[in-house]
Amino acid sequence: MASELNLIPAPDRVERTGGAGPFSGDVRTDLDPSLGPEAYRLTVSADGAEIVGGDEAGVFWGRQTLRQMLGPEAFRRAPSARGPVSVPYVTVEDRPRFAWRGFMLDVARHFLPKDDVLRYVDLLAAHKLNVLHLHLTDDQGWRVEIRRHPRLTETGAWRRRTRLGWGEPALWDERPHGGFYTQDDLREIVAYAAERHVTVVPEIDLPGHSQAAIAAYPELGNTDVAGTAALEVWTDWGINRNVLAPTDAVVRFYEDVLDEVLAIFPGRFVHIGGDECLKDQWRESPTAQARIRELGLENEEDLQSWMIRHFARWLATRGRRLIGWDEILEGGLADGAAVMCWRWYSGGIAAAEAGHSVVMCPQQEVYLDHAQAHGPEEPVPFGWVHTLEDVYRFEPVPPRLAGTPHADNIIGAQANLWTEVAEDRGRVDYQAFPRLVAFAEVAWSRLPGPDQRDFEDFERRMNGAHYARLDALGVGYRPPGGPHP
Ligand code: TNX
Repeated sequence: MASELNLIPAPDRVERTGGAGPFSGDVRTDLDPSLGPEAYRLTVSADGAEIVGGDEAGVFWGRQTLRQMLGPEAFRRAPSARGPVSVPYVTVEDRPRFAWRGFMLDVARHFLPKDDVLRYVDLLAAHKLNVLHLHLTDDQGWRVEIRRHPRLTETGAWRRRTRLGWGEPALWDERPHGGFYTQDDLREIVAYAAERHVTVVPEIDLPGHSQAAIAAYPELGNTDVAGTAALEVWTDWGINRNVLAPTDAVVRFYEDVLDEVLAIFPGRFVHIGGDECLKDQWRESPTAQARIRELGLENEEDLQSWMIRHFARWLATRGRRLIGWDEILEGGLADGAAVMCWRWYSGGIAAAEAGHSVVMCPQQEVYLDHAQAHGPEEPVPFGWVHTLEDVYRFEPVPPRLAGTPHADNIIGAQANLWTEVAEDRGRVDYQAFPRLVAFAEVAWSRLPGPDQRDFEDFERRMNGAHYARLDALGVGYRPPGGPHP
């Protein structure tokens, strides 16, 4: 049935009740909490359209389903068709599989203007995705205005030049690149997203991936190690050794930062990164070594864990929850902290078994910066290849957890789009779509196991209507036949 109406993501139950009639534009809505969070029942009959939601979000998702039944025209900003649209009479009962259905946009490697971010909120909402994770800081740029520490954006938001892709030998765009969001910009994004039942999760990445901050405030770095003076905002890609110093002064600085971040982003979760922190400088730094002894720690891993635990407690006393990349498990993690699992499944399994909430986003499955087909015509010959079908067969709950109580700790899944090689909205669209559509169905719908999934049916719905919806929305997706048909 989902297939006949080309609904995406596929609802739990669709029943055609016979016939069709013109759609007046009116929708009666009601709430019935017994349906559960984000659930809805949509009825279209000769009496008109009605949506009963388990909550307001459910009503909103019901509207998204109805919109798909009105034809691709309904995805334009204003209709170009004349006359009333005919809508089939149906009952749809639906609810999401996962509470966290996320998309991460890396606005640090390449800054994406506010309007493009707002547009992405619309695109997520149309696919019943409900978390926009903004990766706001990295070595190559700091993108959030912090009033107490203005140089973070005055200096940290701009880099001298940009490496073009990952190819060797390196090629450079010698023009400066940069930009940042003011706090009002971000409040606008948060409010716009909230109207669409999308939560924005900010990420302030620490203690690695912090060179832009260190370039702005050199005292944040390990200044007692050779080669750390006068760093610039990084112009290359990858992992570098310039990490934050593990001192109280640095912790206080980031508390100031997070104070302002919390005032902008009201959501429960705050992401503090924790990924790919090389420990070389901490090994070389007398200050860091003294710190290890002072805190009674064993090694540099413990030092990172000390920092992360500190922020986990700091956030908890403010009613928030820390989430971080799976490296935050190393050296032990504070209770209540959540883990975003990107390095295969093992970190997520360990975290779930230890009682932590987990969001699954393994780079081997759902990294949208990776190429989506083999072949030289793909603009991004980087990382693994994840085809549309691969993403459709992504299963967030690993077999080892399936059927155990720990499976409930997998609160959701996320697709991540790093932007080293996606420098503007067109490239972001191309990398994200259509794979994000397949991902949305994985995160929302109760699909069978990866091998039993009916990818042909998904493709039929894509070809039958969804590409036309994306066209109406103006999405620059990768065409089914490849970039050069
Ligand atoms: C790893 S995933 C990173 C990013 C890169 C990405 C490229 C993660 C937590 N860190 O810094 O952009 O690989 O795919």
